[in-house]
Amino acid sequence: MISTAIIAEDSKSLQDLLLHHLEALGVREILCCDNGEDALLAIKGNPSHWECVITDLHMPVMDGLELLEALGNDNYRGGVIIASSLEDRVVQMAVDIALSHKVHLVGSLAKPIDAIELTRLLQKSREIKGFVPLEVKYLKQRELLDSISNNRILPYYQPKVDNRNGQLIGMEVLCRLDCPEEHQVISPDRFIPVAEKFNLIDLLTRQLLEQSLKDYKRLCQSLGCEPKLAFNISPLQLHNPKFPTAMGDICDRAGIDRGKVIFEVTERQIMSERKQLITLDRLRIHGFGLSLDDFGTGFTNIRQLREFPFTEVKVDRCLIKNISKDRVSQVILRALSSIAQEFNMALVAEGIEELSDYQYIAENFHLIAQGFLISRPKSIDEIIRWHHAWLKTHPIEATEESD
Ligand code: G
Ligand code: G
Ligand code: MN
Repeated sequence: MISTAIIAEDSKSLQDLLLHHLEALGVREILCCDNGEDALLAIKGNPSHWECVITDLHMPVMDGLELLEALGNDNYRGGVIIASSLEDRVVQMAVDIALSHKVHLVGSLAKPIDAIELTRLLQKSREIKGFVPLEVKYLKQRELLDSISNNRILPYYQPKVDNRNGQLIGMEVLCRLDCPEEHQVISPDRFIPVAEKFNLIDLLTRQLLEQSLKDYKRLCQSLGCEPKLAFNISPLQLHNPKFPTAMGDICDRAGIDRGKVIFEVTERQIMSERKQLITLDRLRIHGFGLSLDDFGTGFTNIRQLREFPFTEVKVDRCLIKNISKDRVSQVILRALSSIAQEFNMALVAEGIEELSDYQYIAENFHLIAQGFLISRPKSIDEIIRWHHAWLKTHPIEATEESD
């Protein structure tokens, strides 16, 4: 749970009720303000301290939407929850403000306040901020170097499918380490930060790319199609001007068309240095696809999408989870969907776990779907088996191909 929150609400009784709920949920420090201006002043005094703001819409002096806009202008990084049952028009306005100012609008809380819904929104606020798991057993620099030099880097594949016909469009290639001493493969949370810290991240990406391109022809033959492969890179790697050429050389040596390779860059970390933006452009010039990953958690406002050379945008799982019920997430996805169309970018919904969310998305959007519901990341042999089973349950693809 979050530990600090501000309540902006002019009704004393509602303030007390929210205060009571937050205390019961274990929020340690709660500040109550009677209007938006007082809340804004408190936040300006210590912006990184306050994790979440719950605001009424109608308040004297400064109302909830004005507060939302002011927080965006101040680059406030916490979550904002509007405590009011919103008409569609107001949801739309709030989302427009949120997307253009890049403030993290988490959702709206209808009155009377429902404790379960409040808990869900606070949880969502925390996920948007990207919490760090407390106990990560990081690899030592030596162990990571050993794994890299002994070729123990394993590509795991997670499918990205067309949500209208189930066709396999691409796969995200996720790095794993094979470690015989441990009983399962090691996940990236335990070694990517180590690789970034000790300057081993380029080496790691290079090996992962080489490894999976080596398997690519066999993969395509077994799958009967040529999915694009997407690799995650850290924004740090964009500081290296030789990165695009190095990646291009690997593709050329493997005889793989660069158009089949996408680089996913997270928006969780700020990407503003000229050098980074130039490298992004050069990756495009070299023929690679570029995907803006984890959209909705970071620093990109919707205008910047136009300025960056991305060919794809991936909506973060915190906006996808529960989208079948969450009106704010629905309106955000609708806005992104029209922008993606306008800029000719592919749109990916990632982290789909629930059937209800998958169905809601299928009924309302045509996009690329990715998530545990479709398949977890798997080794090459497992993903080939998964695809055989998938084709049996999604025969439309076969019908379309035979047309
Ligand atoms: O696969 P998993 O959910 O455990 O991945 C956790 C995180 O590690 C994700 O944010 C993913 O983007 C990141 N990750 C996985 N593989 C790579 C990689 O090869 N390079 C970088 N920079 N990040 C990766
Ligand atoms: O940060 P990035 O979007 O690259 O993270 C990718 C990681 O997200 C993958 O490594 C995968 O393990 C994880 N992931 C993929 N699908 C789901 C999902 O449906 N639910 C959750 N919780 N994680 C997922
Ligand atoms: Mn990714």
